[in-house]
Amino acid sequence: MDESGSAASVDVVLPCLNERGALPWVLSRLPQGYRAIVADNGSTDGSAELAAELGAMVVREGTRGFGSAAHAGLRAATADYVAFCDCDGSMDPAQLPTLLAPILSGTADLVLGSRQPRRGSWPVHARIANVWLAWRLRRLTGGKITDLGPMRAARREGLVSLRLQDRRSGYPLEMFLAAHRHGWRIAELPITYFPRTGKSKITGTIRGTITALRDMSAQLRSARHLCRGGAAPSVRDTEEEA
Ligand SMILES: Nc1nc2c(ncn2[C@@H]2O[C@H](COP(=O)(O)OP(=O)(O)O)[C@@H](O)[C@H]2O)c(=O)[nH]1
Ligand SMILES: [Mg+2]
Repeated sequence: MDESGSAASVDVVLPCLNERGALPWVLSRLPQGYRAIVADNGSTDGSAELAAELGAMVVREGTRGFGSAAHAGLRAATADYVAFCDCDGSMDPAQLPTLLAPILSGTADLVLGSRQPRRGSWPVHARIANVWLAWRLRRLTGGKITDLGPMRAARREGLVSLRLQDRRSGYPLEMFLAAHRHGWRIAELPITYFPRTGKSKITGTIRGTITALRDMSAQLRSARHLCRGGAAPSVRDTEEEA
């Protein structure tokens, strides 16, 4: 419920690359008033068609990359509130109202779901990298962040106004850093992290992990530079095809 007492209208952006096995469960878990926007850019397993059959809005984006898909979903959204959620069954969309609550009540501008892992849900190298990243972010921003979780919620207009540029794996980090730069109140709430359905495209592959490290490092360099009062170095190389 929002402040006026009516059910909130929320668009949920679900970046999707070959997630046919996870889609039925993920889409079935969306609470009432939450519309699924499946953002697909290259699935070859019929994910887009299945998502449409299951009643989701499907956005097809030509350029590959997580950020490319996520941003295409954001551009297609029309609701006042937007949430992001992975489409692999590792996160339960039924937990989204918890993340939305501080946004709806006006006590936070960006809420991140901090992943509470179930056994087998998080490869060790990705988990260690995430602990290190959260430490860097605490030092950089002074905030209390413990996990740069991809499940998150904010007002749509605010997200659009951040003018995010990354089109690969740096997108979630760029969003966090831009929100911090704009003085947003950033909050973190626990969400359950389940073992995904199907194969990982990012941190579960060597290529995906290297790309993610490169993209995140570019974002961190840019943020450090801005903290020192300089102009941001270009991170446009992250827009190359993933
Ligand atoms: N459309 C689209 N979705 C992507 C791409 N890369 C990853 N995803 C989706 O983003 C989410 C997170 O990716 P995942 O493979 O689970 O990465 P992991 O959580 O690091 O293992 C999943 O829903 C993927 O289907 C991409 O290039 N395009
Ligand atoms: Mg995943």
